[in-house]
Amino acid sequence: MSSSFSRRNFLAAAGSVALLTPVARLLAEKTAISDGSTRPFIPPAGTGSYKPVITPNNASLPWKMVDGVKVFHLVAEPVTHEFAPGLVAECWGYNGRVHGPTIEAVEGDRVRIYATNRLAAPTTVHWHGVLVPSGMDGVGGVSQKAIQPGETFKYEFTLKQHGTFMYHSHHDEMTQMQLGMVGMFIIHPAAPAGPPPDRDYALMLSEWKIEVGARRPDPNEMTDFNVFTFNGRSYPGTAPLLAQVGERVRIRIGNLSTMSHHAIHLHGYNFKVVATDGGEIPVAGQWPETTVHMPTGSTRTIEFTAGEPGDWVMHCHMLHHVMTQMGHTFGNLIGINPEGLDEKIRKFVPGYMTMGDNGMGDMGTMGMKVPPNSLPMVGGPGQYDYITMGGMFTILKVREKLTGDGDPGWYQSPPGTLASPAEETDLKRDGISFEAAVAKMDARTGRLAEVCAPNAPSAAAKLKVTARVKTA
Ligand SMILES: [Cu+2]
Repeated sequence: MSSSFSRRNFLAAAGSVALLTPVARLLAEKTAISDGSTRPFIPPAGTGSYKPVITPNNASLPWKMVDGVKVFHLVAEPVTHEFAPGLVAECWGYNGRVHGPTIEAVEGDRVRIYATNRLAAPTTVHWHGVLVPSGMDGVGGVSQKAIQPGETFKYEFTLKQHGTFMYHSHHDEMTQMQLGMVGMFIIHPAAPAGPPPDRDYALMLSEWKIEVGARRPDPNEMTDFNVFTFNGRSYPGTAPLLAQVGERVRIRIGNLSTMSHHAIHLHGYNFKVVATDGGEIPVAGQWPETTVHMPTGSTRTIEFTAGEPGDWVMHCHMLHHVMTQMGHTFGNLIGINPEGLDEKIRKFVPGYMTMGDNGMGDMGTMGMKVPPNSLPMVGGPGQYDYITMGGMFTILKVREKLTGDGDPGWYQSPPGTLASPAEETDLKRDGISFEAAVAKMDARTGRLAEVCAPNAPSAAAKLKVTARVKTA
């Protein structure tokens, strides 16, 4: 990916592109490729110091100082984007990325942000939560003329606050934001209250509708989204977050999903929500949480100290949001008995096999072929078993010692700290009997009716069902 400033010949080329018809212009556009790599932008020395945030699977937008002004260049353009290995789609983004790179600056900075439009449609850029003069607010029609294809607009303002904000298109919002035209905008404090956190992450939440096998996200979708992302990536495409034991970790989360709020849940720790895009929350107003509610159009910043080492998952707790494309529209087959049915259907559909009668958990391991350019419905192989979550899912990997920024692999639980099959001696010692655990429900009331005797037919039937689940 070339930086925005390496596209020196672009401005000259943009003028000629603008003269073409829309279709010819689309053909003339060079589509950028977004590879989901994380590359930090290290600010030049002596130009305002801050510790850069880490945007997993993305990067920060480079800038340069010109006569005391921090100058950025955003380029709105078509981007071929990989959501996870196996799913690539034609999106719209900024500077060759989906989402756009993170803008970072310092409270008090004068910033000048050029926005070049390489799309075939007009656009604008809105600075979400950033306090700016009205004419710099980037709302098409209200605060400015839209930026036409080939044009470059200039936004300039002084940053009067610090915190976690966002930027996004504010023209034909449904289409442009749903195709990926969003990004994070971090303003570091001029006078920090304390030392910066050891790890400072930025994550943008989004949702998409990509028909199985299609290459273009459908921006007209209103309810039935099927791809859910952290920084434009679905698990197993999401890069893990890393921390060492004892480090202070900050995660800045923004949500610009078209329709959904998200309930972002972190395992392993309690955290506090310390700020929103409206400002910092006074210490007395912060309360401990394990799940942060993320309304669309908002940011929440959470902080905690990494304690217990391990692989701690962080995911949306709205359970369709940890499934991918093929997990949402199945008929409900839970509990049906497919015996006999499969043979009958196979007469008409050779090789037919009923799936989903025991849930979706096995779907990833059945060796089912997925259609070209689509993700299987669930996650990916884990250390011990198949991981039955995908989508808006990532892993916080906390280790006693990390060497570099690479994935440290799976956590190896010390002896005695790993859930494992119960031993016969354990069961005996603690008086755990299998028969007592097979409870019978009263069919009429739905309440627990009795505990089955070991030889009762209903218990035997349940045993058979259990056995079938285990060997499925
Ligand atoms: Cu969600």
